[in-house]
Amino acid sequence: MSDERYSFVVVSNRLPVDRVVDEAGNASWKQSPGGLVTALEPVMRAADGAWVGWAGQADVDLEPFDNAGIRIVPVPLSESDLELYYEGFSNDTLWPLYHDVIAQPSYHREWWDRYVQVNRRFADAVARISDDAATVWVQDYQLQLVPAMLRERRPDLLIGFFNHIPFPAYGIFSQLPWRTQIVDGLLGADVVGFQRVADAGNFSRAVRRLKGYATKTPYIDVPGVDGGASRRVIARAFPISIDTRSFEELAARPDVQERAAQIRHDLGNPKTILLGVDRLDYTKGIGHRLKAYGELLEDGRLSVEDVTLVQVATPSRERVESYRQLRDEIELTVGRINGDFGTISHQAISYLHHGFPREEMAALYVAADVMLVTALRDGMNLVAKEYVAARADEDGVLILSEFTGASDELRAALLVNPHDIDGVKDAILRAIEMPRQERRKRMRSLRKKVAENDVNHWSDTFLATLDGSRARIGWGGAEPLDALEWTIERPPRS
Ligand code: ADQ
Repeated sequence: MSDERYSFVVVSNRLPVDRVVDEAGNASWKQSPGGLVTALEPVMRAADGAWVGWAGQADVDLEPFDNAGIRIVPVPLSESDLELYYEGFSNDTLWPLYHDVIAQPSYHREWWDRYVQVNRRFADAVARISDDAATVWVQDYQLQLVPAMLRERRPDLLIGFFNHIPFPAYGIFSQLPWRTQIVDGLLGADVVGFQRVADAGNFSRAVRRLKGYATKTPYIDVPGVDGGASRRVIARAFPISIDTRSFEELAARPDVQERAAQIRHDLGNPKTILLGVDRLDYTKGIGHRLKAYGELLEDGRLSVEDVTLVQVATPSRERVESYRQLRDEIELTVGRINGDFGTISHQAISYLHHGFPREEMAALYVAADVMLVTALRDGMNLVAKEYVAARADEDGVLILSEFTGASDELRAALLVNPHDIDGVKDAILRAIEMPRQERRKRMRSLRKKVAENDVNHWSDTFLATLDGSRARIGWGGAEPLDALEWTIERPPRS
């Protein structure tokens, strides 16, 4: 076994690269999809650290290797780990629970047991390769027990945790039979980061209710074991973002601009292109959007001669039954709307169920007059930010669900409640008819936000807070909160 050790380690369920094997049995690596990778890759490259995670293929044990300046340390998962820990507890218990039970979560003890086992495996891998007093950044809801497991093995480490999805209100979180273990797991970190101020508040409330610990925003006092010194944990919001400048540069490339014009041409030069880009997930509100659009066509308030909707529905979690059902439902609806309203020359909806290179995504954003983000619940939603970054022409209208984390910052979007179908219909019409001057004013304001808070700002702020917690607490522990007068800098309110 290798004895390499790193002073900065990121750990997430998935590695930033996927192992793919072709028909001839040759293995290669390709960039894996998803918001997390998009967000963290530039940070890792700059920091020259190691990334611990699963390689995307079951039952293979792989040696660590270098990929594009990042040390990759694979953690093996078996088929049964995938079924119980990943598709089960992560995606069929935690995911629906944390997204406000939009779908019914399933609670199975054997899923939980495997979640504990797999979290331990990740914690062991990180403990093995982390240098003395290294900084470790644990990512997301699949690994909520890792902070405490790591602290137990390696109290010298500085441990951060970031939750990419919402953290629910206590009334919902308290359904989880293992709620106390999850809270204990997260409190192993020095800094627990969330997307929204509301998520951090929900977590602190869960800590008070379940543990009775003293909290004073953004601090939580965790008493020491057996009379040992207490620790002060920081729980606060760090809204994630995108690599704004590189996305902007990509969208400005002549080939991407040409491709955008080509897309418009290929769609029959409609007056308005509406665009939706989502993982095919029930949290994204794709059905609500299709309902609103279908009704507008039905009411005769829109016509396929003038308007077309491009819906990119990225394949996701296809082995989970509820996702298979969702795909069937969405595709049935798309087929109905196209059948009812399409003509030989004009389709109501161009439905694309596959992944695209980033160039093509950027071209779609440049081509789209109206971007529809109607998630029922979403930690942040990077698609909304990418659309804004792509619009250097200060044109285009963003319709954004108020249930996304992004809506806290992107106030100049047309904010909608996706459950209110009439409200969504009105917003679509308003976006289509919006005068150029108002479009420009809104887009300017949105672009300012996305330029100020890019992914570097996100990771710098998180890591500086983590570093600060080492300096402040030192090794001697913290004085009890009650004894101190804190001047607390609160994150801005939305
Ligand atoms: P996701 O739920 O995956 O992320 P999102 O934030 O929108 O959602 O990120 C999706 C990313 O995938 C975007 O960068 C997008 O461009 C890309 N993408 C989508 N479809 C694609 C396709 N067909 N081809 C190529 N690329 C595609 C989770 C949380 C979010 C949170 C992020 C980051 O659910 O709320 O914003 O993590 O924290």
